[in-house]
Amino acid sequence: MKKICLFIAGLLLSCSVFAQKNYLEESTSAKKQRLQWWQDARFGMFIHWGLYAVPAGEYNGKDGGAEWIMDTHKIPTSEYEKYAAQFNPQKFNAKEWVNIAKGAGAKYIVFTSKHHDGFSMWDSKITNYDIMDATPFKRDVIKELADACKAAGIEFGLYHSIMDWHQPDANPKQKTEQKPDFSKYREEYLKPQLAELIKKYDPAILWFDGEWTPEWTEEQGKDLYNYLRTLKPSLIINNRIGKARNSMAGMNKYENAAGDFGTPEQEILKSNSKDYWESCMTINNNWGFVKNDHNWKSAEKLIDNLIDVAAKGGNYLLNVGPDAQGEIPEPSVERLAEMGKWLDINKQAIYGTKSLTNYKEGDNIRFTQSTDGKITYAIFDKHSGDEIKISSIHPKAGSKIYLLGIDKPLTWTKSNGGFTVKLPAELPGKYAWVLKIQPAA
Ligand code: FHN
Repeated sequence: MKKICLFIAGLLLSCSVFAQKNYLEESTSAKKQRLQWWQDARFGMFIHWGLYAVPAGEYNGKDGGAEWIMDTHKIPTSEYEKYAAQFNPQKFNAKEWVNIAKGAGAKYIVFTSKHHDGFSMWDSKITNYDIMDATPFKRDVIKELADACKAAGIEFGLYHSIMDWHQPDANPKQKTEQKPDFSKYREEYLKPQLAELIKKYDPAILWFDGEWTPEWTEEQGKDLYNYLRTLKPSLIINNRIGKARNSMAGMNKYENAAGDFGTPEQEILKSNSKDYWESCMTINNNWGFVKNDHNWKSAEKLIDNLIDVAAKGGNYLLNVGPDAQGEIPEPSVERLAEMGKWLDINKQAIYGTKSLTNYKEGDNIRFTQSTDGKITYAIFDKHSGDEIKISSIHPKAGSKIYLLGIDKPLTWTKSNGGFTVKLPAELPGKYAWVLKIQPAA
């Protein structure tokens, strides 16, 4: 009898192992459900912060680098490690950062747990090259940020670099006596650190980068994707976990690649896409803090980008690079606050909307639509005179047309296949305005 029980137990165990779910075969509807909150969110705040904030884009009197400074100036590892002893950001306040994100209207944050320099911005048990052991600051900033996000009701994500300039086994170019063993780095360092991050901080998103390192392959990306989704099935993971990304254009070069969404960088898709995608951009020219980079995009440009991305059905991940004292640069804070003011008036045209095939008219009008298709939004950033003519939207008789920010419906007439609407003398807010076209009940 005992032997039979043991045999059945062994059979069940082996079945469960072989029955391990393959998350790459997830149905379209299951993926839609998993990504719904993320797609509805439309807008996230990226945060690049690490040891590179100490040199702040300058090494030995020479400019250049930011978060790449170790590579740009070929700083020896032993030299770069010395920045850890200088990293003591006494002004860091996670609640303040999260309030800036929330005030901007961002619905999630993605924070750099480890960039290419290999420095771990949390209390990792896998290495002492981390914020708790190697710096005088000794605070688990990822825990503080995760807790602040939870308290503020915004989602928390982590950026993690596959490429790692500090780990000998991850560095084929490093001249060491033993040949780097990338699989050792992957299985005994990369994956355990990711498991640690999921267990300790419960991120909703994992945003990979550095996948271009020659040792990494699509197959390893698929294995890692399944491993991570097994640890947390609801996790949302970008396409840089594999090798499908088409450079900065960011979308997949082939079908059935690992990862949930495309990642255009410093650019916006030329048109809308049936795939999930998120444009990541800087506010100035750099991801990490650079003390001499004052080339800040205007609030108007940032809002226009958000509108364009939303009209094309994407997400906008806008970056801040805090300094070595733990402060987000004031010009970033000001622009993010302006975005928040604009969204306070016009958010229903951005959050939880869907893209239309004809998502624009001319250069200055973009359209979005409520997911049930009932309400259409026309977002315009220029207008001449006191009326707007739109020819590609055809409101049904009895529809009401509002300008967001003003309660009273506007006067409108059918015209050249579309409609003409009279604008009020005073428009609410700045930069761009939204017509809400609502059919009769
Ligand atoms: O090399 C990184 C860079 O430092 C930065 O993190 C950006 C943000 O997406 N990604 C890589 C460049 O494509």
